[in-house]
Amino acid sequence: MTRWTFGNTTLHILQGDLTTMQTDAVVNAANSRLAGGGGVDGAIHRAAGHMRLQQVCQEIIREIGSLPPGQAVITPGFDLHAEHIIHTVGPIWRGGSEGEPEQLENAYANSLRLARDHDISSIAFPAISCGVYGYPVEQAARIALGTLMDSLKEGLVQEAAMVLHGKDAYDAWLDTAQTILPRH
Ligand code: AR6
Repeated sequence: MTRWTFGNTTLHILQGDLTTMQTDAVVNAANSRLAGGGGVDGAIHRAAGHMRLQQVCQEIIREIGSLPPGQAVITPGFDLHAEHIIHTVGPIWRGGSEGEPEQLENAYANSLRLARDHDISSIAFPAISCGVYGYPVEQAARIALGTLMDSLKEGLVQEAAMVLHGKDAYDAWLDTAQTILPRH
């Protein structure tokens, strides 16, 4: 694990399983129907309790229709250690010129704003869009880390963690952090 500090806020980068995090909130890389799925979404649904989580997700979808890429909503964490789940939708990678970078940045930024609005002080993120949705990992890491740094400097949350599942993603995030974040 490696950490960077910005004033009195902290960014952690670690390799592991997001569902075991003891932060106030974890972020789900969801789909626009909040229907559950594979990857980290499937793992979160299993660990939180699929039935209860799906029930509140479907109530939200009945209200809003669908959750567009870049937007975020919040539910309880149910059986997770985390009290809250923030569900956001990353972009599907289509080559990079169809708004994917802005949508990915919005997914991180809107999750952090929603956390601030709910007095959440610690939050953990997966590598949004870097699995099924196919976003190139180095490019995603740059966007994620830049947005996290700005939000931490603004004090939206006290602590944020990037939790990378695989070694390749972890290495990419660390390399990018060492390049773009101030030395600690
Ligand atoms: N902890 C942390 N990271 C994980 C975990 C875990 N337990 N499991 C997988 N990852 P993905 P996406 C990593 O595919 O690309 C779903 O079906 C994984 O290695 O979960 O945003 C949804 O329902 C990868 O680096 O999300 C959507 O339909 C990262 O999490 C769609 O996939 C994201 O991979 C969303 O695709």
